[in-house]
Amino acid sequence: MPENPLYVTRPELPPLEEFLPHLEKIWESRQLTNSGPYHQDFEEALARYLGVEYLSLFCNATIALITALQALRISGEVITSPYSFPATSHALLWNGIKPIFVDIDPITLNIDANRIGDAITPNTTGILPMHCYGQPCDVNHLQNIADNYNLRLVYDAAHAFKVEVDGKSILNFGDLSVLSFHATKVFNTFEGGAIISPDTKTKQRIDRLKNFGYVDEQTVVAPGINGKMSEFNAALGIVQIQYADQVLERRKAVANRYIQRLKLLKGIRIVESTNHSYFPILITAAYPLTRDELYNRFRESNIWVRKYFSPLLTEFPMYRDFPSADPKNLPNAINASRNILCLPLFPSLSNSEQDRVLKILESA
Ligand code: T4K
Repeated sequence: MPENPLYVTRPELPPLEEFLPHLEKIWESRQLTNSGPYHQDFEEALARYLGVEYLSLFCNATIALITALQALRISGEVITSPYSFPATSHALLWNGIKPIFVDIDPITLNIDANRIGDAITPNTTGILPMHCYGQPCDVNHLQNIADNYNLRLVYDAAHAFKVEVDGKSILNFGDLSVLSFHATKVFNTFEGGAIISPDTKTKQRIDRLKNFGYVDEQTVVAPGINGKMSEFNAALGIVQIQYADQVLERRKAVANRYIQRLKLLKGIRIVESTNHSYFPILITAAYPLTRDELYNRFRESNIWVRKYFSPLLTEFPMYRDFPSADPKNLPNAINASRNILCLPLFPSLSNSEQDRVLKILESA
């Protein structure tokens, strides 16, 4: 008899009885969205928890990315990583911006700051790096490049919930950072996201842009979008935040148990993930199976590991004809996408479930 399915993640939720009183309040008040009390409370509580000052909640990270680029009036060409989820580069296309793909660093799998200089042209206006698996980009080097060439720096921080560098939130680097609270993320509000701004003025512009550009009932100052988070999602966020430390601790314990066993295994390279948002491994030539053979073994055992991120963005039809999508320019990204596997990692993963995963890796 096949064993139960084991997925790459399982969303963390609070006890339902803790959420129900908030739902009753929403039902009674009939304030369902448009910056209601839950939205305001969650925005403040989350900013405090993350150690940032100016945070705008969104319905998801994709709309937040599109809005962040709008807020900074970015146009022309933007340098980005080919090793990401489609939302990163799609946000550029939705703004009529041309993505310029630059290869990644083979260790962190983040965009390689050393290669950015060669990709800058007179049309370049910004850089859109992604903190892959929550592992911080080389933020100081990237800021130097942005300053030297007068470029905007927007971080896709979808994976980087509660990541800090020298005690400072990673979200405070660059011009703007975008978080995701999708069901599959470390911290979820079913769907959700946020933009972190450096000052009140930028936050105000973003708050207007996510609400059609409204300033008041009679005044619309920008071609905004509907990017608002509902009261339902914000209320869930209020409850979820109380469990956030516990969730991060538990993820760390599960990740450490993998590390203890896998570090003894020849041919497996563990890719670091600061907040343990994923458990990515690279299957090297020294391992007895290829990545795809191993992937199939997992599937035969009803374990749904994932190839985040394969294919590369540059392999999709809307990008593959761009000169910067030429595989010759992207050897590290290609190598990572051919050999990556993300193993199941979530707080409620039991030791016996984790042993199912490890057994397959160890018995190859
Ligand atoms: N930038 C980056 C770098 C991102 O990685 C993402 C999203 C974004 C931007 C955009 O953020 P949002 O606009 O979504 O806020 C998933 C997520 O849908 C996506 O949010 C995430 N990145 C990406 C890395 O992973 P899929 O297509 O792999 O999801 P799916 O539905 O196959 O889910 C994976 C597994 O999780 C399932 O096998 C079972 C489990 N699961 C999933 C959902 C949705 C559940 O147990 N419950 C659920 O509700 O993209």
